[in-house]
Amino acid sequence: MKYISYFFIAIASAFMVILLSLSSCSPNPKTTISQPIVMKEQPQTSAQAADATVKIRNFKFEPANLAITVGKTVQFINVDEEPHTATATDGTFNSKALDTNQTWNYTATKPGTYPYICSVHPFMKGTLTVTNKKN
Ligand SMILES: [Cu+2]
Repeated sequence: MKYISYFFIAIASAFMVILLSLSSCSPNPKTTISQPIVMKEQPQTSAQAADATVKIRNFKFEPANLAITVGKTVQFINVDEEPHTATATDGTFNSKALDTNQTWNYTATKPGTYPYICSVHPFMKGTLTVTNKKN
């Protein structure tokens, strides 16, 4: 019995030596260098095409007054270096802060007149008018 257990210890240690030599003597750069995962920042654009665009430029909404019909989508795009929002004063919509060249789409759901501001710069004012669909 003693002989058999020595035999297994010998095999096990030989196996360990082989493993150690394999891992230490054959560095493989292809397996040790992992590819960095590139997280591309996705702008807040929706796949849906916008029906109208409001440009935010020089601390102004252009056009400041826009009328669309229910179901249509307006895209806000901030081309300033400063962050801006399009925030309806009654809370109907809020783009949150848009960085430079970031866009935000709003699809009108209810007819009405919606004054909005930039919550960062409340002196920036615009009005979105939503009318019923034309038949
Ligand atoms: Cu602003």
